[in-house]
Amino acid sequence: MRLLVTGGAGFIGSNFARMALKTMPDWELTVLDKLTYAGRKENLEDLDSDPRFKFIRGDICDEKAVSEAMEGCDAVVNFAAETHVDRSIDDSASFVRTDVEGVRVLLEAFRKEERQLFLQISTDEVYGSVEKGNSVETDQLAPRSPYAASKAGGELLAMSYWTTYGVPVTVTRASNNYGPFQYPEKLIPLFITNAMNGEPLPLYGDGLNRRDWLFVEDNCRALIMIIEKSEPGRIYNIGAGQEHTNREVTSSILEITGADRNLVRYIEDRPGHDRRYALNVSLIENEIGWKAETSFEEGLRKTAGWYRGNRTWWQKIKSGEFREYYLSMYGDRLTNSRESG
Ligand code: NAD
Ligand code: TDX
Repeated sequence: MRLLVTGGAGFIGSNFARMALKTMPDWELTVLDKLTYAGRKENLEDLDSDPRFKFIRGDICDEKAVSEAMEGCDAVVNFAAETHVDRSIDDSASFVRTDVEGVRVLLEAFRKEERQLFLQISTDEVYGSVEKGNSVETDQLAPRSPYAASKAGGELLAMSYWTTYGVPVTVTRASNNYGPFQYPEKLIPLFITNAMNGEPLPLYGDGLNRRDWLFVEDNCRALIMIIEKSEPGRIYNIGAGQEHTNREVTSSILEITGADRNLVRYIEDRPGHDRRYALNVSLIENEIGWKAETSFEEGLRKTAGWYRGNRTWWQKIKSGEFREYYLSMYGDRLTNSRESG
């Protein structure tokens, strides 16, 4: 099978490409990636020598680039997206463009030929904040950030191509991923790398928001199984049932890195901050036979170990344009921070 993996130079996409080439000897992969601030060619460096792997730099909103990259492909896995909630609050334009219009361009190119699967990578954030219980795939969507709303738009458009044209679409909604190669703007890699540098760990609000943490390799294994087994028109939640408050995550990071607790700072909250996400994963367990295998403790240790062993990777990022981003996002809030929530 030939797959087009869009956004494959990012965090989950690069982990997926690595696992797919390793475990699926009959698969060939083309990665199409714009290499935005979040995408890095070096995330795929070790795959370059594999004859089953090809990299193309290009934008999923560019019709010509997309139709050329899709030539001869049986399946598309669309990871390409703007992904950081805080950035979407500052400027939503690139989110609507890539996460909605980009999906439309991909779907139009996809449906020009008979192909096997369009896998749209969506997120648990489309359900909105879930104070109690677990979201099931049939729940009404209630996205609350520009990022989540754009992702909801993308997946709804994809499913509309299934309903309207019979395009074989499957959608996944995963919970918060963490692991190697995650850009250090997200909670876990930001806090691990700040802790390793002896810099503050800026917790939003009271630090009691909850997320279900999914180790990236468990997610990638789920995606490979879905590509092999899914019927078109399906939507699958992917979660690990490893729910923790941000305070608990921070304590575990302090313990693993040996950093001092006085690095923790409580700062002004994210506007519209979703309190909790939680997923019911019965459907993927029953239909696909997948279950998360990595405990949060084990996954976090592996992740911290990777960041410890790959300092050059994240130091290069953190010394570049990231500094400007960090200053504008955290500068004033850290000046006005508190030591307890
Ligand atoms: P990421 O930000 O690390 O990577 C995104 C990749 O997409 C980058 O390589 C970037 O260069 C590329 N990209 C962005 N705009 C593009 C465009 N217009 N054309 C081509 N490439 C473009 O993101 P991630 O965390 O790996 O997330 C991957 C997917 O998984 C996204 O669709 C995201 O919404 C979804 N998701 C992520 C999580 C999570 O916790 N990280 C959870 C659930 C779902
Ligand atoms: O500096 C921080 N301080 C803080 O308290 C950051 C960056 C985050 N947080 C909090 C906000 C959230 O409650 O930590 C939690 C996790 O935040 P993020 O890492 O920004 O992730 P989240 O907003 O939950 O969204 C993530 O999961 C779903 C990904 O970024 C999305 O791409 C994915 O779809």
